[in-house]
Amino acid sequence: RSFSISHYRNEQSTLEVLGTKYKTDEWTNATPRILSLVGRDLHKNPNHPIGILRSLIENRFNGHGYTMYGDLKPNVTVHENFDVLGFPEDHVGRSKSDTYYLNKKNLLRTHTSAHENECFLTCKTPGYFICGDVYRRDEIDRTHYPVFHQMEGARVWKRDDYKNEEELLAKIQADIDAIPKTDLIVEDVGYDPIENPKQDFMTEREADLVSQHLKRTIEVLVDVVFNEAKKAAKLSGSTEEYLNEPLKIRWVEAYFPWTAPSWEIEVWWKGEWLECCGCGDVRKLVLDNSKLDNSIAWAFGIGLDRIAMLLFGIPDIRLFWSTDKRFIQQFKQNQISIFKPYSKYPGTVRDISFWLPKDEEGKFLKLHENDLMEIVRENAGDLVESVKLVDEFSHPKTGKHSQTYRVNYQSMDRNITNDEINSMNDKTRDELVSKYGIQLR
Ligand code: FA5
Ligand code: MG
Repeated sequence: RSFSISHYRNEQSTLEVLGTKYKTDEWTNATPRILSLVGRDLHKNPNHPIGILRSLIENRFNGHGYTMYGDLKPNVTVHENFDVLGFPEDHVGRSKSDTYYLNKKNLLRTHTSAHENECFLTCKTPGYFICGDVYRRDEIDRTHYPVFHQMEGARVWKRDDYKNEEELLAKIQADIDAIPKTDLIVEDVGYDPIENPKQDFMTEREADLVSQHLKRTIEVLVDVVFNEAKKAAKLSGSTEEYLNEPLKIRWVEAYFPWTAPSWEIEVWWKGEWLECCGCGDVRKLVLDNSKLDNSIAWAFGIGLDRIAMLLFGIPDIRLFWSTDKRFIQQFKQNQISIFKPYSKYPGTVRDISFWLPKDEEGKFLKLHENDLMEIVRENAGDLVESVKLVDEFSHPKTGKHSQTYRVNYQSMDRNITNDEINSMNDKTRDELVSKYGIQLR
């Protein structure tokens, strides 16, 4: 992996996020544009696709023993987002190239799992759901945006609530039997005892039953959501073949520091496996940290934006952030409807080519792609559709290393002018020079 060779900001000052002040330091890399998206709360808008999807899921599980949390703030501590979940010190998720830090100890949550500890501690029902906006430094294209939304789910059984192990197992089995059967075609490899083992503190039967309850619950969620997607597509007049086929899913083994065993669910959709959701049996460390030391539990985290894109037929993830009436007014509470494109505005392309600088030892430094993405995003905002590395080579004589990035500019809402794009692109070029010492070609 490449690394960041400069800091976004190194002067001392303060940031304010949702009423909390933070002293900036050498870890601070949350940009003004990103901070301006905090509080938009798309998931709390009942007439927005993200809010509609959230309600669809919550309505399905309301009355089944889950507390619904939707107001937890995205500015959290490093402890909540990583430490308490057992992330190793050197986990890549912790790096400044992947995560938006407010300062060394505080960040914008990278997942709703940042609240598991808190919700396990405060929740009065057997389970809970958490919906929230999450933030990640990432590439720029039609399916990636630095802010997206997740829904966390969890469910606990306290051993102390039962006379003995038999009674506990009977209760989990009864809870599984109470989950309605779906028509999904399910492919499940189980779990590899070496690569993806159950934890010692859980018996074989406990791990099997908790995992079954977890998987059946997520299958119900997926069944509801994707059948709605099919209905909406049919209503809009589509007669594509996949609409008449039964829905197919598969469980693949995964790794998360705070669950074991762990899986991801993938859904077969229009000829592709779509990764939707990570999950697993909660690790003892997290339960112990949450005063649940004699309990067993599962947890999952599902990404909402990509699912909302296919549910509503939305071609570009940037549209969720549009304030254009022609977008917003298409969506109504509790209704899944296919997006009607109102216009397609022409785009324009700029290539940015440069030589990378050398460090003190004469080695060529790499510019982390996410750092470049950030500069483009700060200058162009939602006028940038995608950024791609299109060429890379080393000069045969000098050994100098060159990269070319192609920036596609296009607005969802209006025509753009060459002048405005040139001025944004020039600023990006200048900042690449001043912040990273690259040499433009
Ligand atoms: C997580 O974030 C874990 N917190 C999930 C979890 C929760 C595991 C509880 C175990 C227990 P992951 O990074 O894979 O895992 O993201 C979860 C889902 O979010 C993905 O399956 C995907 O649907 C969605 N997602 C991830 N990155 C992006 C992105 N850049 N843009 C849109 N959706 C994304
Ligand atoms: Mg993943």
